[in-house]
Amino acid sequence: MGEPRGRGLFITLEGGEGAGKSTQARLLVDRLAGGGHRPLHTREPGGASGAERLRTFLLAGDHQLSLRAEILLHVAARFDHIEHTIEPALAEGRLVVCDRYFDSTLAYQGYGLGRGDPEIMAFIRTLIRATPLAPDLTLVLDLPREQARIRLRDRNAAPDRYEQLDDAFHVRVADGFREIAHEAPGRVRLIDAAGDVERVHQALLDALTPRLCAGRAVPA
Ligand code: T5A
Repeated sequence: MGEPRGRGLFITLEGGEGAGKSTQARLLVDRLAGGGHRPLHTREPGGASGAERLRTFLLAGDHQLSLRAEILLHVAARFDHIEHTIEPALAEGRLVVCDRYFDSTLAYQGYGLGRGDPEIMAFIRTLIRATPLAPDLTLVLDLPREQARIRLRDRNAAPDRYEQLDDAFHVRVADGFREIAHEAPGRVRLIDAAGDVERVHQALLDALTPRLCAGRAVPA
């Protein structure tokens, strides 16, 4: 899968709602900025102007899309993001840290909304194979639903369309991410996200450091 590209590194952070991805992505980017990696922090859905427009639509709760249409819109946003943001950064040799990517489509639309329906899973997997860029490393923040719910309650922000879905949905999503990690052990690492912020940050660094370019050490 994928065309030859520059010497950058493409890292994705995944996990259920409130697992701490945005917090950890920011910390990682700050830490790596001092190491000469010129990291770029981006997110999905979104990360480019057209994709951000699709994000607004996808996260609003005011429509009833068919599941396949919803999947295609996430993929459309992803292709825009790749072309306008991710590929250019990688071509410049930058390290890209992306908050969610194609594993979220498999977890949310496949395992979550699609309940693992084989036809939906095959549909998504075909689109993933057609995606021109796969991550070099994916770090899945794994957090029990109970703990995630407490973190989200304490954050006290308005829930988007997916956050409003019931606990059974979120449990399927979290189980889906574990299954994804199990199926792709070379690319995907499951990280225990239940510790405090600094401890999770260290676990991410431990997983990432061997993949960083030789001679470009993570700053202390
Ligand atoms: N989606 C996305 C799909 O359905 N299909 C797709 O293909 C894609 C790409 C995106 C939504 O779109 C869906 C999935 C999502 O529902 P979003 O707003 O980007 O929406 O949602 P999330 O990615 O889930 O972001 P969240 O902000 O909700 O969760 P995070 O980023 O995992 O969590 P974070 O870092 O904001 O932390 C949550 C709270 O916990 C605290 C933080 O301070 C914050 O208050 N916290 C901790 N507290 C204690 N200990 C720690 N270790 C903590 N880490 C963070």
